[in-house]
Amino acid sequence: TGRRKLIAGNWKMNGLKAQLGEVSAIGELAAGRPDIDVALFLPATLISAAAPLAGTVLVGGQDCHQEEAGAFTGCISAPMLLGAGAGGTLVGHSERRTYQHETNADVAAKAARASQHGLEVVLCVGETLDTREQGDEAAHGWVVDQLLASLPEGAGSGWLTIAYEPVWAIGTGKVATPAQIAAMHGALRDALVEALGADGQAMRILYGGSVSGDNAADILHLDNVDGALVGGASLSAAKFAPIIAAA
Ligand code: G2H
Repeated sequence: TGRRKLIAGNWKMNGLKAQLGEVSAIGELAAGRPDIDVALFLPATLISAAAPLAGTVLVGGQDCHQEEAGAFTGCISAPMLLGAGAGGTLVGHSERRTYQHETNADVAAKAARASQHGLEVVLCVGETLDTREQGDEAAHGWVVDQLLASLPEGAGSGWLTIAYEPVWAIGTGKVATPAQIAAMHGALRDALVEALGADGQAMRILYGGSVSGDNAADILHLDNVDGALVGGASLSAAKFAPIIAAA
């Protein structure tokens, strides 16, 4: 396909300085796999300490505000991420869409701002259990609509990666079946090609939701699955290693 696989970890609200050894160890794992990309989306408080330890691993934030600066207490801007040593950011994770009430328009603006500052972006989409229970076709339509509404101006495969994370599979130990994943990624690929032309073919689509060493190989070998976004199993190099090995 020509698309390089990306194995990305998302530490969410986990990780203190005492865990920085895991970043170094994941850096060593990545050094052994120059054929793939590895990224870690860390709590903002760890980025500046983690970046020099990470080797070829792209260190990123978990959110990026759409404005450059200003009266937005508690928020973090793209220049701040960059200044701390980050090379990328997540946007639109379902936990932020739910708990921080981020809309598709917010997500698109965040992605555009991040890219303006040269950050790589992983943009997350995914349906809730309610939508999935309306059937596969309904779920495909819903997620495609969410993707198109979240896609930033100037979206390009050089800096943007999509992550499909069914909300019902996040941190629950429930993984979507290979058939469900392949069908959704196919629908997202078609939508990207329709929206972006040839570059939609080049854009990576990751799967996320309870990916582990036990299921990674089955997922990563599916058509249109260009990597994984991993939460719980990215917190230690020991658990992350078999996922990297499966890519
Ligand atoms: C989905 C994923 C990482 P987990 O949110 O973004 O987390 O692998 O723990 O389900």
